[in-house]
Amino acid sequence: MTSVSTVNTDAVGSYSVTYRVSDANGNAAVEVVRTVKVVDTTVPVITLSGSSTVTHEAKGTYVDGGARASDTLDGNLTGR
Ligand SMILES: [Ca+2]
Repeated sequence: MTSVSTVNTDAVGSYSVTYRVSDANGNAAVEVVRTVKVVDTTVPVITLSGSSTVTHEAKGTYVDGGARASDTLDGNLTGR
């Protein structure tokens, strides 16, 4: 039996895996296709640069330390 897969786990979409086989006399089976839906349900994660609690003196200029964002599929989302 052979199988041909179009599955690409780097991109959301609908893909297929197709199975084919023939017997010794060349009679081919009815091919069977599995549909594989690649989805992205994993939420991105934001990570603070520095502490989640900051004590800052009144009247002084506050500069926030920023944060980073990343996603399992999309990678770095910080600039988004
Ligand atoms: Ca995601």
